[in-house]
Amino acid sequence: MTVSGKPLAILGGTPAFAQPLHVGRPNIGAEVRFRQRMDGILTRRWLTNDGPLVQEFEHRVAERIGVRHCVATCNGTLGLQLLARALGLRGEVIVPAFTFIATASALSWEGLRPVFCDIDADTHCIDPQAAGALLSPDTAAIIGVHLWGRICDTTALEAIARQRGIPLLIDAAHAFGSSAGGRMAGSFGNAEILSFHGTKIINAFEGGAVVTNDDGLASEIRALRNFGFIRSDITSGFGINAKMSEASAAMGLTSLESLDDFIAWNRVNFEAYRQGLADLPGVRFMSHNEADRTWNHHYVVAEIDASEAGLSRDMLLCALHAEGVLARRYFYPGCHRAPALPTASSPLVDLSVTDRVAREVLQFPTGTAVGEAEIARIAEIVRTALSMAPRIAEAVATNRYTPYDPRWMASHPAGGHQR
Ligand code: T4K
Repeated sequence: MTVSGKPLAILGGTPAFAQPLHVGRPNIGAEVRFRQRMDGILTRRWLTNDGPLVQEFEHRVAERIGVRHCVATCNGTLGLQLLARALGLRGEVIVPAFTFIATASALSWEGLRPVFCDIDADTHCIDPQAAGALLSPDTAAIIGVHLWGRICDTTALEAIARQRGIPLLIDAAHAFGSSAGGRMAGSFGNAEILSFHGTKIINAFEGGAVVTNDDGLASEIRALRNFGFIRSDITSGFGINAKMSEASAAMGLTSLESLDDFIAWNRVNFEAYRQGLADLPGVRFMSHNEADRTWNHHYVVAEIDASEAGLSRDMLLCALHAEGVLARRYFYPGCHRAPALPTASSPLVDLSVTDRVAREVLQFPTGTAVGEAEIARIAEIVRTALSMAPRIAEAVATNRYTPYDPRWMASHPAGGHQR
């Protein structure tokens, strides 16, 4: 079996993509608008420290979400740290085991102990029932994550937090532009954090924010972000430098202006993948297109059931990487298996859904750097690989290929795929 008349790269053919396709290739937006904003920064000579573009960005983000406050930060991780600190949290925080490591490590940096909780098998978001079972006298807060841009079960989580009298924090790093029940990501719980990292649906190169309707919390975080200063020479607390720069805000504003275009582009890509990979045994596509939800389609996520597909997720990744399709296995192996992370989790807590999902899940390249023609080719690669699963499995075993194998990565020049 061949792809467009050529053998698969993992079996000795040439890669389908000489320039690799990435998960997380930045969306850029209107470059001319960005350059105008950069010119303005240079003319004003106001580069950082709560400059006019940061203030405008905060205003636009809050407006889009429908919350009273947005405090922009230099990244989402520090946003979460500031939030935990401003709330004065001490003790344990219940955290989904299946999330990017920063959700948990930000809390650990604040001296908190993450207690890892299992996820729902269908949504990959924290399982509220499992979270409720982990409450202890030391529980200071619960954090939900809108994983893959799907709003987590905030109704159930808010009820648990309210009953316990503890805050509910949300990590909305993936979810800008998504909504549930008419409420935008960013408007749930006591406060949510956002990420505007280069790989996110809208980006500020690096950037983040805390969004909330709590006036006191917002002003506390605003001070903590700037070394604790509330006025010149006067500090209110023990702050840090977590400010967003004007250059980041210039990118954030430019990116935000194109958000609806990015979502529309992602949606077309998602449909192309769904159609291209329809009816493949062992390939389950995650879709969050439900009546009361909107979804930013930031990630295209599939689960590979090795017993049905004939190939494991990791073997399929090897075949894709050989072709220059740099699909990912976010968030393998799960935070609970990250060696250096201090945790208060008991080894007896059941994290079996996290373990299964971490073993089976993969993300395909999407965003504005990828289009339907590339996706048709990727689908053909996946179909071909699965149709000759025993030969792929043998090639992986014989050559000891691993996902992200340096032998493939070295053959993909830096700089990525251009459209
Ligand atoms: N909570 C959640 C749930 C998160 O997912 C994240 C971040 C956070 C909190 C923390 O927010 P921040 O503090 O980051 O604001 C990336 C990002 O660095 C990270 O922001 C993101 N989540 C995570 C899911 O992905 P890596 O280590 O996978 O990135 P890297 O360098 O492998 O890049 C991804 C792909 O994108 C590569 O194939 C290369 C490509 N790329 C990347 C960049 C930065 C480009 O083509 N151009 C670029 O400029 O973590």
